[in-house]
Amino acid sequence: MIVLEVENFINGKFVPTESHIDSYEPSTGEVWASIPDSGEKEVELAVASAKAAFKGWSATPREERSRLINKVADLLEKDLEKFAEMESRDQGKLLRLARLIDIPRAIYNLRFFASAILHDLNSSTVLEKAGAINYTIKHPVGVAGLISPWNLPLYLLTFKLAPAIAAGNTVVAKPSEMTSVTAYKLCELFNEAGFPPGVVNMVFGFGHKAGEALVSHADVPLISFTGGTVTAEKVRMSASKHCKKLSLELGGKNAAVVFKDAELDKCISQCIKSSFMNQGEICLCTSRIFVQRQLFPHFLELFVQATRKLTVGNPYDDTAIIGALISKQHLNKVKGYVKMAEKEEADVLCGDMSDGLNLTDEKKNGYFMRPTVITNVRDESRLMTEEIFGPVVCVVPFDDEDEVIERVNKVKYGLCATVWTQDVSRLHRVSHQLQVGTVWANCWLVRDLNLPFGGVKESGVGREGLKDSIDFYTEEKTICLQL
Ligand code: TXE
Repeated sequence: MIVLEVENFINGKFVPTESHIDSYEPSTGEVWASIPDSGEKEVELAVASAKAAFKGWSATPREERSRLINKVADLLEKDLEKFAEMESRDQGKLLRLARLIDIPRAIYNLRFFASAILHDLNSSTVLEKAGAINYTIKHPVGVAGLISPWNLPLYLLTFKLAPAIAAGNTVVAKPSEMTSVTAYKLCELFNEAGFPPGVVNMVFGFGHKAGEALVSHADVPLISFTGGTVTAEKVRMSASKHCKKLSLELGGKNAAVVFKDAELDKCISQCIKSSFMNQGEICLCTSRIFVQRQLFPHFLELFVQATRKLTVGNPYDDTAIIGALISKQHLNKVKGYVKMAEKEEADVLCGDMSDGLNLTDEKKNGYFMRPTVITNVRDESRLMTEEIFGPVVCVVPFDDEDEVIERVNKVKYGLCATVWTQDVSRLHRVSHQLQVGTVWANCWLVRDLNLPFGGVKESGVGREGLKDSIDFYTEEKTICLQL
C-alpha cells in the first residue's frame, strides 16, 4: 500500500517534518497517509510567513482577490472527482456524498465569498446639523488561525478559509490530523492559481500541539474553530491570553419535533437523512426524535423499517448508505452509548447490537456499525443529553406543545432543530421558543449562505454566513468628516 506523504505548506512551499502521524483509511483500518507531526517551530514559520504576506495581500484590490479565489474554485471543480475520492477515503464517508455535497460545497464556499467582497457592505450617514459625513470601512484583521474538524473536512475548512482571505487576511490553517489529505492537495491549487506565497499556509498535526501553538500565538489575532465542546474550552482559554476574536462552531444534540399532523412520508425520509447522513457525523444531525403520542407507534414502526433498509458498506459502493466512522476510537465511543442503552434497559430496536454485518474481507477491519434506533429512554439519560456523533438516534413520545418545547430545550446544546406539522401558526410558535441557532420547518439542511449559521448555549459562539463571516474577518472603522 503506497502511503501518501502530506507536507506542511508554508510560504508557498511544501515543507517536510521529522516526525509523522499515521492516518488511517476508516473503511479498511489501514494506514494510507502520513501526516506531519508539527509543533511550535512549524507554526512559528507559518505565522511569520502569513505576517510577511499580510501587507501585500490586504492592499491587493478586492477584484484581484476575488479573481484569484475564483481561479482556485475553477481548479477544484476540474479536479472534483479526485478530491471526492480522497475525501471519501480519508473520512470514511460515501464517495457519492463527497462528490455531491462535500466538494461542490467547498467550491461554492470559495465562489460565494469571492463574490461577496465585491459588494459594498459598508454604511454612511450625513449629519446636516454638524455638517459632517460619517462612513465605515472594513479592514482585514491580520493573520487568521483556522482550526477545522474531521467530519466535513474540505467543506468546513473552506467555509473559514474563503471569507478570511476574501476579506484580505492571510491564514494559517490546521485541519484535523485525521483528515488532512484534501486540505494538503488544496494547497497545490493555491500555487497553481497564482496566489502570492504566504497568503495561505497550512500546518498539519495534533490539536494539542500544532493547534494549541496556533491558538496561543501572539501574532494571530483571530481564531475560527469548529470541533467539540470540550476542545473548544481549551481553545477559548488559550485564545483569551491575547483577547483574540473567536468563533466557535461546536456540537449539538439536535431534536426533531414531529406533531401528529406531520406529512409522514416526507417526515420519515427526512428524519432518516438527518439522523444518519455521513454516519451521523454532522453537527446538524438529528439525534433526538420527539413524536406526538397519537402518531408515535406508527412513526416508530415505519422509522425502524426504513432504518433496517440502510445498507452499511464500502463507501465506494453505490448501494451503501452508511459508510465507515472516522476512527476505531470514535466507533468504540459510539458503540459504548448503545451498550449503555442496554444497561439502562432502554429498547434498542435495530442496529449493531442486534444485526450482524456482512462485509468483504478488505473491509473486515473497517470502522463500521449499523444505524441504531433506541426508544424507552429517559430524558435524563446520557443518550438523550450527550452528543454521540454517530448513527444512533433516540425516538420518544410527547403529549403537548409546551411539554415538548421544555424537553427539547433541556439539554446544554442549542445548534438546530426540525419541526414537522402542517399547522403554520404552530410552526411559528414552536420555532420562536426553541433555544437553537437554526430551525428547519418540514425540511432539513436547506441552507442559504446569505443567512447566519451557528449555535447557542454550548453549541458555540458567533455565526458564519455572508454578513457574519465578513464582519468576523474584518474590523469595522467609523470615519467622521466635518466639511
Ligand atoms: O474533535 P476536536 P474530535 C464533536 C463530536 C466529536 C467531538 C470530539 O462530538 O465526538 O467533537 O471530536 C483540533 N487546541 N465534533 O476530538 O478535538 C483538532 O486537531 C487547538 C463536532 O475529533 O474538537 C481538530 O483540528 N486545536 C464538530 C479540531 O480541533 C485543537 C465536528 C477538532 O478536533 C486542540 C467534529 C487544542 N487543544 C467533532 N485539540 C462539529 N461541530 O461539526 C484539538 N484541536
